[in-house]
Amino acid sequence: MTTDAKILSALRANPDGVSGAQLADQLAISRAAIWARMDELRKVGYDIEASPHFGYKLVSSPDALHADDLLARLGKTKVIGRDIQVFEQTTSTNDVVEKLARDGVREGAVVFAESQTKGRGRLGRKWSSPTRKGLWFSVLLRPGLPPQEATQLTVISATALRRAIKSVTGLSAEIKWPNDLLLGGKKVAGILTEMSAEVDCVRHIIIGIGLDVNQDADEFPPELHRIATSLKIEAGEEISRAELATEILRELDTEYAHIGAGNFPEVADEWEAACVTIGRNVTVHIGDRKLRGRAESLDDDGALLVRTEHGHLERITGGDVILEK
Ligand code: BTX
Repeated sequence: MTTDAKILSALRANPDGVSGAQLADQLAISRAAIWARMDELRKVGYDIEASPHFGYKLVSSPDALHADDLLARLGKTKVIGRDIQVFEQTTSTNDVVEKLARDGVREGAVVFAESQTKGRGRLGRKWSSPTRKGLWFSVLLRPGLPPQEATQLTVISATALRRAIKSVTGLSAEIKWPNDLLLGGKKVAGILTEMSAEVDCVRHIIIGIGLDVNQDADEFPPELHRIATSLKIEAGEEISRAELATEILRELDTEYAHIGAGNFPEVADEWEAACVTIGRNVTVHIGDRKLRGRAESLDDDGALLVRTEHGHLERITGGDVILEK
C-alpha cells in the first residue's frame, strides 16, 4: 500500500480522529511528512479536518476515483485489486490492461478510467462512457483454464456485479446471458471478456466492466434512452462510485477464488436463479447463423444450453441472445 492509501485507511478506521503522532508512528514517517500528505489529499478533494484536540479526521471524500483510496477501502484481497490504476481518460481500459498483460504484469491488476474515448462492447460496438458517471474498468486475470471454460469468468463477473449492486443500492438486477445486467428490463451494465489463449490454455483474460451509475435519463445518448438505465435513475439517489467499485472488486475476488477451488457449480446456481434468459424462448445470433429455441440451463463451463426448435441441445458460448415474448 502507498503512504496515501495507508493514511486514508487509518482515517477511515478512526472516524473520530487520529493524531499526527500516532499516524507518524504507524507509517514510520515524520509528522511533517504526514502533514504534507494531508495537504496533497485535500488538494484532490478529501475534506480532512485537523485539530490539536482530535488530530486528523476525514469529513468527506470526493466523487473522483483515486487509486490510493480504492486500495485503502479494499484492504487485502487474494488476487483482484492488488494493483489499481485510475486514469482520467483512456481509449478503452481493456486496451490498457492488454498492454499490461503483454508486459507480464501479474494477475489481479485493475485499471479504471473516469472516461473512455473508445469504450467498446462486443463485436466492436460502442460503449458510452461519460466522465465520472459510471464505473469503466478492466481486470487482468491469468486463470490457467482451458479456453472453453473462459465463459465461467463472465458468469462470475456478472454474479459479483449483481451482489455488489444489491449490497450498495438494495436493487436486484437481472442477468441476461452472457454479459448484461438489467434493471427494469433496461441495461445497466455490460461485461466484455477478451482472451488471449494457446490451443489448450488461456494466456490471459481481460474482464472489462461498464456500469452506469450516476447518469440522469437525459444524459444518455438518444439511441440509448429506451434501452439503458443507471443505478441513480433506479434508486432515486446518487451512488458512491468508490464504495461500489470496492464492493465489486471484493465480490469478484471471492468469486474468483471459488473458480480456483473448483466451486464454479455453486456460483452457476446463483447465476441461474438471477438469469432472465433461462426458461425463455430465445433467438441467438452467432455471426451469420441464427438459431431459435428455448434456453434450458447453463452447463458446467458457463455455456448456455438451448433446446432448438428441431429438438437438439445446442451449447452456446458466444453470440447475441434476443429474448422472445
Ligand atoms: P455489448 O456489445 O453487449 O453492448 C453494447 C451495446 O450496448 C451498444 O451497441 C449499445 O446498444 C448499448 N450501450 C452502449 N453504451 C451503453 C451504456 N453505457 N449503457 C447501456 N447500454 C449501452 C457490452 O457489450 C460490454 C460493455 C463493456 C464496457 C466496458 S467499460 C470498461 C471496458 N473497456 C471497454 O472498452 N469496454 C469495457
